[in-house]
Amino acid sequence: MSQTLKAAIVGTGFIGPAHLEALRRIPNVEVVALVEVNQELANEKAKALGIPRAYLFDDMLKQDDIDVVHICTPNFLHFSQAKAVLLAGKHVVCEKPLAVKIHEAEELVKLAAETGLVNAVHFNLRYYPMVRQMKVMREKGELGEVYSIMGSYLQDWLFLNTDYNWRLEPDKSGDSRAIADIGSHLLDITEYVTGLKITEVMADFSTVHKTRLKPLKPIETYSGKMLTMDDYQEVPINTEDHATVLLRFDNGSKGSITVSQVNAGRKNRLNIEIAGSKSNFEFNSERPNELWIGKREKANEQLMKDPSLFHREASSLISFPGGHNEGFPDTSKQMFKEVYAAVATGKQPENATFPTFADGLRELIIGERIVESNKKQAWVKI
Ligand code: SOE
Repeated sequence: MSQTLKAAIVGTGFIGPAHLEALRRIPNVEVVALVEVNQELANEKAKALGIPRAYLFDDMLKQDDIDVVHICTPNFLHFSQAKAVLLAGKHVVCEKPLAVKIHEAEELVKLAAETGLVNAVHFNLRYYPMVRQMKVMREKGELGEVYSIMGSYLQDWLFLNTDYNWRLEPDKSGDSRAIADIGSHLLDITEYVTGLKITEVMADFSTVHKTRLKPLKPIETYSGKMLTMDDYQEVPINTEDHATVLLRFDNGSKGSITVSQVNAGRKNRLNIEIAGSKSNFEFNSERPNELWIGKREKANEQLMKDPSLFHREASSLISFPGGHNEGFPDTSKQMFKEVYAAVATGKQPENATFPTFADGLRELIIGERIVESNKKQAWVKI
């Protein structure tokens, strides 16, 4: 008999409802509770989202029937909330970044290991089936030796100086913005697919809008486009809109990434090109069902997502036949399938297939070294 696992979601900005929708698409999981900053908002959002119970955070933790808590709040809350969830004996899925400071993430990794509870960080972009296919192809030798890596992650939702969000405020978001928010996904995928470790970074940041016009009422991620021009206040901006980082890897190869949140027309585009001794892979998250495979000795190839054309280890992330496109919402669904399989066993697997708190810590360390490199304008070791 299959047991239904019960989940709570904390936070209802852009990503909380995405977690909810993904959870509703996997079997034997029920989202029973929603948490917000005040009871009135929790009630209102729970009703709108069709979630039966609404709580403040501490009251939710006291509910014995809740097995898993998804932390979908602004970054500065991740550490204290993830810690409290683990101490309450519940499994936790935390949004990235795992924390804003390395020592906090270290504490969470240690605590999670001590409790044995399932811990995951929502690096969901790993779960595009094509990303896993690239990893498996590389493991099977189809890429060859990695020569170089070139990545970019471009968005335009902060393009105008009137675009505003809590991510622009370091006390809520941390000292880095573009690198922490989207560079972290790209760097995670880079190491995940290639199996290489970044050993040194050299970064150069720019803040295109040195000041922005902050709306006098709160708004949610991506929703700023719907505002009008009234009621703004000019505020200084101290985090990067754009960053370029040179990378050195542990096999001696080199690479670079560019991330930007002010590139008009690039809505949410992660692009990675990995040049190997046998092939060249190029993946673009705005066309996630395709992979370009560059060849020297014959015509280049275009692989379309199709379980019958994929390696078995990657086809497990596909739910629909070829030609039936899957995209961003499916990544979280596929990730949660793996996380909840672990939850059903009651403990973190030794070799988790999903991104763990240890992966969250790794991205914080790389991110902090990148910030340091930009400050010093020098190479920094990881
Ligand atoms: C906002 O920039 C954001 O929502 C990121 O926080 C996500 O991780 C990314 O998936 C899309 O953009």
